[in-house]
Amino acid sequence: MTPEPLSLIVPVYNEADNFPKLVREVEGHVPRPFTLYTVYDFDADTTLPVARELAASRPWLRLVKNEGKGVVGALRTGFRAVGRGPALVVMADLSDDLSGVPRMLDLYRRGARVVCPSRYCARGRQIGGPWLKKTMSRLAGMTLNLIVRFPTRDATNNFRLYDAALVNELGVESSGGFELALELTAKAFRRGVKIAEVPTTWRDRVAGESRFKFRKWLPKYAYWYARAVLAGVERKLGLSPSESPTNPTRVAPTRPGVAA
Ligand SMILES: Nc1nc2c(ncn2[C@@H]2O[C@H](COP(=O)(O)OP(=O)(O)OP(=O)(O)O)[C@@H](O)[C@H]2O)c(=O)[nH]1
Ligand SMILES: [Mg+2]
Repeated sequence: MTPEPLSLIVPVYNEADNFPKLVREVEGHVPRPFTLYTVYDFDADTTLPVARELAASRPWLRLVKNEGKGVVGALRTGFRAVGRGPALVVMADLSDDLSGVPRMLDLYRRGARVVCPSRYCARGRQIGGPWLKKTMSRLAGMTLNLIVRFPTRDATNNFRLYDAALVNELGVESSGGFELALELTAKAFRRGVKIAEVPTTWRDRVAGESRFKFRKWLPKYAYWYARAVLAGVERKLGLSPSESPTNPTRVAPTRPGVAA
């Protein structure tokens, strides 16, 4: 059976300066075949003319308009467009290291439904970024891993590979922004599907502007942090479902740590 092809979901908001380099990085690191869905919010977005020009000679590059609002709406639109198969969420700000994609895909093909690049495990790195944000993010991931053996030490990184069918089935409740990665991973953890972690290096953006709303989104992160703890407790007590209908073969239980 031919494996389902990879899809990339890239939310963009005025990323004209970064987008051409992102396309080069994708071409350099991501094994073919793949489709890249660029999800934008409004017609005057600066990314659009640049992306259209690049798409003229690249049939795998598609532009999709956000059906909802903000970055959560963009990612949900992307998952709907993909439907099923492996879906890699990548930022257009060049923070994510795409050299790890072949390994992530390999872990997916071997049964992982969520593959989490981690800045906070052995050989993971985070370069730059605001001190408070990165400290909170590291603390959240490390404590979740310690308290409930959450399967990644980097609970909040949005650069992740998902089984798109699983995501569409789990549904998206996030309403703020990037708490979505924590939500989806917490729900997948509760389900008992296989989740893998791989080290990654994250670099702060050098062009364009961050739209991360730290204060506004903090309560939303706290909510999903609590749900992740609850999922761990439910698992411990044997109260959570142990397999996914999208992946009927039983998979090894989730174990924290770097995947081999
Ligand atoms: N479609 C869409 N994309 C967005 C929106 N906000 C941000 N993005 C994109 O999401 C990706 C990450 O956005 P950033 O603002 O850099 O957020 P972040 O990487 O979590 O935060 P920083 O660490 O501060 O960079 C980039 O590709 C942005 O262009 C939005 O409202 N709509
Ligand atoms: Mg960013």
